[in-house]
Amino acid sequence: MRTFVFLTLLAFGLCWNTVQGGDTAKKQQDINRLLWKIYDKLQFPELKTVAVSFDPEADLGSYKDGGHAVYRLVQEYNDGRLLQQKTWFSLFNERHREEALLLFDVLMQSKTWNSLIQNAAYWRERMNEGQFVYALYTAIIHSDLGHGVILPPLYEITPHLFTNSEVIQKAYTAKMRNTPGKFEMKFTGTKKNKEQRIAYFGEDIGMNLHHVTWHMDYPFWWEDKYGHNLDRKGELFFWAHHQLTVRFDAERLSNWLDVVDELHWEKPIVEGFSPEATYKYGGEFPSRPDNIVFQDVEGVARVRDMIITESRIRDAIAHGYILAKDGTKIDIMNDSGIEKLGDIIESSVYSPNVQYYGQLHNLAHIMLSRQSDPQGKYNMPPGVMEHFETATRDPSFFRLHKYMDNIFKEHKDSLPPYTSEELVFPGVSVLGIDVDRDLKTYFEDYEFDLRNAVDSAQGIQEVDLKANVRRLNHQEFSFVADVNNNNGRSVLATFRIFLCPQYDNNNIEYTLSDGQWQCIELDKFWKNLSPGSNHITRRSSESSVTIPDTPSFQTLIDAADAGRTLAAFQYKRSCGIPNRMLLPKGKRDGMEFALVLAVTDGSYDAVHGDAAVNDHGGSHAHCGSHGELYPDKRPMGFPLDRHIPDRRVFDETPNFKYKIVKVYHEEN
Ligand SMILES: [Cu+2]
Repeated sequence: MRTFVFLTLLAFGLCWNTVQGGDTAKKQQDINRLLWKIYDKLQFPELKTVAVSFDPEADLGSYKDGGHAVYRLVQEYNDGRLLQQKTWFSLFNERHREEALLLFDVLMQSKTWNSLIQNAAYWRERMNEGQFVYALYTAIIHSDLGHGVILPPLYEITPHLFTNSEVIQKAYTAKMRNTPGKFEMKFTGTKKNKEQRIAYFGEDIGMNLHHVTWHMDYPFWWEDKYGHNLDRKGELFFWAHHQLTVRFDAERLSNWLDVVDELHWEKPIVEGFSPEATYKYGGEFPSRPDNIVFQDVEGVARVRDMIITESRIRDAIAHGYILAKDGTKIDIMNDSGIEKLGDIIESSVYSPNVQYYGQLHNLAHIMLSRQSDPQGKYNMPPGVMEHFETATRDPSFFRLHKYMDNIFKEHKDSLPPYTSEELVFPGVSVLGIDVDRDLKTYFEDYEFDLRNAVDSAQGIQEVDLKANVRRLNHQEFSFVADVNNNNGRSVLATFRIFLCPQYDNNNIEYTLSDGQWQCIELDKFWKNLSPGSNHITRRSSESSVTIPDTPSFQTLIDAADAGRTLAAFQYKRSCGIPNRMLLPKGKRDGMEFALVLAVTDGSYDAVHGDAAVNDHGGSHAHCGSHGELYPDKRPMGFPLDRHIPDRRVFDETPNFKYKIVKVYHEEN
């Protein structure tokens, strides 16, 4: 009898597991098939039939909004107003975006997976490919129906936006000759160009994936009508981009370059850029020579408008308040001021007054993108700055973000320094912080799939096409810390770890107040401290700043086709700095950094009760937590985000500690 019950339970358990796993595997398979060869017609019979026979308006009950969104999209389609297929798509183009969001809305309004997939299959065959991919990715990220689905790495879906023309050309040739191939992807430029030394950072496909996904997780066009509020979106815009900028600076220092200078509307754009990349449709990405002077861009903005927008924002900072649309004043001299400034500068729909404060970030991206053909005389497609996939390739991206970062800094510097009450953690002191082995970086080879870059035809078999890239990695290590808790009871502690460059490119030591703004966030996590001494170990791979490699498209296809789910990756995000780039590249003889640890009161900081045991999506530090509140109540960058008037404040706070460490780079 006992055996029978046990077996029944086992069978039931197994059965339940397969149904659940099966469901997710089926969903994954649907997404894989929709994204396979997006520039070709659908190749899978089931989806092909749907694309032909489905009528989006036949069952209006299958939409949460009663079919309102689908009605609008069908109208546009029937009137022939939608962007054609086989042309470039830019999210920054208002009309392009409007259409992509119509589809996004239809997918978001779908009540069931079936309805979502049927719509996706139907519109895939009728809408522009770029719009389709964008709408599907953002809908899977934001719709409850997308839970458990792993979005394939975009560099294997739209490889044109991640690799260069030479590699793509070779892939076409190999396909024509029906011979498999693996092609070396070189970084742009030559050794004559100093910027090439750090091209491995801006052109890293994992870094590009982080950036494009960040903007899908926190779209500037997001409105809460889509179902939820995106918590701390404006501040995350500041913090994620601030961290990209300081990471870029650290890479520069490691390569004997000065930190990046800010962009100035009335001065030449010092670095030119030749992307050596091609659109799938629409020709070459335009290049820009060195030292050109900003020109007005027809239909976008005048240089003067940009200067006016900037000065209105700086005025708000100087006043300490923002003027809302209705004329009321919004105080920004507090922790949440940065949130409002982020919304304003990014050009978020959350901005309290777009009319007055304009769209600094978005327009700047377009202005930079169009400088090669500002009047549209040559009918050039947009530059790399107009796509989140490609933007970081252009050195001017970091100039632009340094410029905005300095505006944010102006605000942070205007706030009073933290008081010692805000900084201390009563009863808790850090005795030491260290790493368990040498910090070592190196370059390695990495392959990704190019099959989706080339066209296919019926009867012609697929051949293996791969790109090989050099990418930065580091040896695994752990942080170790000794922390004393004299409270006589267990307390929840927030661990904040930073890595701050010690010397500028001139070998002048950073002062605390110069250097704090250059600090790289390495990790943030929560742990319970027992009474007495605590020895804490935290692995580098656990960092809440980073993500592991996303499984390849082929891995996702194989698993889903076999009815399996990749449990380890299911709730990981695509947003997050690649873990292999957690450390900036070191130097052969070691590059000095201060490893800073601030342990603060978790009972005040933590938003979620389970902070010590739940990683809330893994990469919350720069990417927030999906569908939840940001896990940390403190301002991002705390306690290094505000001016530190005197080094003693830091040195005499017992819950803060730093140690000078070296990062070595192994040349190979
Ligand atoms: Cu960005």
